[in-house]
Amino acid sequence: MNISKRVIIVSNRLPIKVTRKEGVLNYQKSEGGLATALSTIYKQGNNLWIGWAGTDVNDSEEEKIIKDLSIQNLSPVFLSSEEINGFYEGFSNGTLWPLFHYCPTYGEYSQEYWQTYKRVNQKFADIIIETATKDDIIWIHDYQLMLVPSLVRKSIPEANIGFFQHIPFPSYEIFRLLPWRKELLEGLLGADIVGFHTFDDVRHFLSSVNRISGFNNMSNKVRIESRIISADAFPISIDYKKYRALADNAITKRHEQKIRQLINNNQLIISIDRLDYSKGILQRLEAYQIFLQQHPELIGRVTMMQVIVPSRDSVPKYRQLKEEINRLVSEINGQFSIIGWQPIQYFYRSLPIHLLSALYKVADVALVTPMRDGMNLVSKEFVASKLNRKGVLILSEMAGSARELTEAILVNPNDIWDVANKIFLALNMSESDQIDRMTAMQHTVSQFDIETWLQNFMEKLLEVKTQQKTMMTRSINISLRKKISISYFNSTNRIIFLDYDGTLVPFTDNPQQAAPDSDLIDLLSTLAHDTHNRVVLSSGRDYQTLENWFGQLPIDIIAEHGAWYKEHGTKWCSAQNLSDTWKPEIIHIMNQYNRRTPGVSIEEKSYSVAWHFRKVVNGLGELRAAELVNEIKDYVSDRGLQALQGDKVIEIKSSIVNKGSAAKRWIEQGGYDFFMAIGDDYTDEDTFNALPPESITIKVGTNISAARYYLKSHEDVRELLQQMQLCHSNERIT
Ligand code: GDG
Repeated sequence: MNISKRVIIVSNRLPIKVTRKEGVLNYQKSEGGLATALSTIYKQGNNLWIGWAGTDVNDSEEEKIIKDLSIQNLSPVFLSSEEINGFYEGFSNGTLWPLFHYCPTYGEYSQEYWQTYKRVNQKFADIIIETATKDDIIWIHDYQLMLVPSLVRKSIPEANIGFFQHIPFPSYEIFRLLPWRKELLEGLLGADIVGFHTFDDVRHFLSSVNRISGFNNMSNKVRIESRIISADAFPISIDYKKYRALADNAITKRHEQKIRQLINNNQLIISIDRLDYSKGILQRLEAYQIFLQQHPELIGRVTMMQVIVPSRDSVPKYRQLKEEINRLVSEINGQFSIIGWQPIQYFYRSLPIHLLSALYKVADVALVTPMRDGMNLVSKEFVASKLNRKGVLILSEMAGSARELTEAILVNPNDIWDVANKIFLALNMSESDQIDRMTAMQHTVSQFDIETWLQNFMEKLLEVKTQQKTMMTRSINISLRKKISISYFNSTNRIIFLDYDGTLVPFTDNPQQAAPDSDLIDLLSTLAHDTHNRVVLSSGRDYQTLENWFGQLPIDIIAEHGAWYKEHGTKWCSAQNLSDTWKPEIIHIMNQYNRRTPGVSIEEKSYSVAWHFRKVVNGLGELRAAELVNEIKDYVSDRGLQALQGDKVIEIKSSIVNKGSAAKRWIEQGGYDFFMAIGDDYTDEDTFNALPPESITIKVGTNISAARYYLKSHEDVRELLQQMQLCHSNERIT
């Protein structure tokens, strides 16, 4: 793939491991899929890969390693054994790994680990900052480095930063258990794009961002000030062509024959995992045990090969798991073996890649049943290696790959009785069924291979950067403020529409508490007393309240989204042909929801009814609001009504009135040379759309809008209005 920018890849480990043999340094290449995929990138031009060299080295060796690796575009991070212990073994693998794989009881919460994690993340960030410029693409990988994006962002605010998480992102209910949940999210939100394997991970991440950090999202995008952060699913894959070629290789074919001899042409079930409690190894062995109990006729005719790649076995939990596996394998073999045959062939070591490929090829069934897995590449490698398209994949629903490999036999790994049944089903599946399923899965894996993954991620990152730039130009900064003020100054007949709640005052739990303060009254009064201005307050509130609060000011008012309006000095008028006979029925339905939703309140206006859920627990309010809208949707449309979804409120009103149609009454009077509208809510979109295109329309907040510009808060709105007037009066003086 050709990328015009310099790319800096950052991961916990480099794609090379430094080892020492009799005092001499050795560099061992990683065969991993990610390393192969990214090697096409990091080796190009002056691209770089930053990561831990994989071993503890002394000072005199550091210089040599840096020199040796720099030729290969690799930049090592050196970690002491104390750092490895706290950052890698401790916080990454002892705290984050179990929690993110839904084993919260295994998680260790230690301040010491956390401090080391922070320190090491800073160390990685410092190395990036030393070398990166704002034009480079910085691509950070995985849960060991969750704080790095924002640490880099602090030093290089404009940096292009992508983050990809290779393990699952747990649901909010699990993630919230972490004492450092907020800091970790803030770390990730330093990226421009945060990638996960599945859409479920994306949802979980966004839900945590909303509930813990308080940022809303729209279409998978979170907006923090003028920066958009996109969260998306990029299911990782394998180098499909490489696995096809491997399966066809002469060495693989020789291994294939040996395996067939070893299993005596029996049917073969394979399982390949790293030693880990997330892989469901014990449950799978139990399922196989049940299968053998249920099918004594297959004793001597089926063999299971369980390959376990050693991992972290110095950690007590892993050591214990290894011992339990040993015990269960012995138990099953002891229970069912007959002379010349044993049910499980167990390998506790890493196999050469050609042997692995041969296993994939020979296997009748691949049993891939993790309790949780971000993706699981073994399942995809198995599919790719099946040149003759015969063989069955039994795949856990809890693996990310189950979202793509839907033609596999999907199982719940906890349901060992069902897994036992599915083993039998798989071993007896007709060849044509096997071929149909395998063909479909091969199509998926070949279409979405590692190259596509890479390309999609990079394209999305650049797309987000373009959106950010557009957004930046829409955020009102000093120079835009000045431009608006000048345009204000140069005009003589201005019309200014202002929404009230969320635009001029902040939201309060009780709507009646949001009365205007004296500063606001002064501000509006000055604005409205300028004879060149026509100020229209356009609100969803009832007209009595607005009259009470603003009746004394020389302004015009639109109330209840246009159901009522008043030009200064005249009486309140209601829009024509409005009915209120529907209100009792709607209020009756709303009351039923009130009984199930603590914290809601109903606001009855003359021609509309609002259902407020600002005080309801986050999430529940939105759920009930969606249920309510769904329940009344037919009733509402049959009567020419509309269910407006505002900020924590659902308002039922006539569909013939809205702020936009109300604003037209003023616009049609004509003669204006300055149009401005400011609002925070989506009911204000109608006003924005009703104004001529050259108008200064401003959205308060971060949601997508038809407005030309953005301001962050009601304070910024007040500041802008003040500045316009100030500039105006200063200029007049001079
Ligand atoms: C993370 C996530 C996600 C296994 N045994 C041998 C061997 N392997 C190779 C396989 C495969 C890889 O190891 C394991 O793949 P995983 O998908 O389990 O990946 P991990 O690196 O463990 O973990 C995971 C992945 O990142 C990618 O985002 O899928 O969910 O946990 O490639 O072939 N290779 C050789 N001999 C073996 O005995 N040569």
